[in-house]
Amino acid sequence: MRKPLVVGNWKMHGNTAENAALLEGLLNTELGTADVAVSPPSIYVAQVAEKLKSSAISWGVQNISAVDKGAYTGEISAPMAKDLECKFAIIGHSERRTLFGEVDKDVADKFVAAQQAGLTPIVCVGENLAEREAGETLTVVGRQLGAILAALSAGQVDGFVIAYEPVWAIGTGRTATPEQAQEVHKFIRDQLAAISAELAENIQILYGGSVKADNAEALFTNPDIDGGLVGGASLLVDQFVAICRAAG
Ligand code: G2H
Repeated sequence: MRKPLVVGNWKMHGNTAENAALLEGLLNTELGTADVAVSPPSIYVAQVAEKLKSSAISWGVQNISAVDKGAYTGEISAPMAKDLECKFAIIGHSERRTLFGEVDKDVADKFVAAQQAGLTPIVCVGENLAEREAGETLTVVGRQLGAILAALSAGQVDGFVIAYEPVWAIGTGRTATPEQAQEVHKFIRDQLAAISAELAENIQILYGGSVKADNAEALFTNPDIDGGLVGGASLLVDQFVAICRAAG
């Protein structure tokens, strides 16, 4: 049985004082039984690791380079994230795709780099508003997913997470309805099942896009929604705690 997972994506928010207060709030509250992780900006990973090292909350990065080292000013590598005991790396977030020009091949290369370093990639897929309105949601998600599935090692049955994040629902306050989300999650799981039933059974598929305390439960009760990738609401202790509890 898949364990629910809630990951807070802090995006480019926070500072040492705010991070400390947020983490204190999480550490001093009962979060429920779901697995919980946070992804701060990379410059704060060491601070977060120090704070969370004796807790059940894990941490990760929001992006990695596809290469391990070299003259790549401003980049951080998967082995560096692993060195700071990150568990996860978010890969292919729509903001990376739309604002920083990442294409499916970049995402697949980063997926491989993360796995080779021993990180669990959280691979984001999702359509934009024009694609949804044109009825292309499953085509777009299938294409993005296909690039990742082509990069799987033979016989792989776990070791990554998928996040379905409809771009039109990200940071907009517009959430996909539970039915819209479940339809795409089911499609993703069917794609996994075409490779192996064990893969489909094991892989957690998270929903992301304006998840809040008041919509989390309706999303997470769907059979193919295994938790959430949470942006804005992960910066607020009360909201994030309620979302974690709704998942587990
Ligand atoms: C989607 C999500 C977190 P938000 O990007 O990845 O952000 O919850 O703010 O829509």
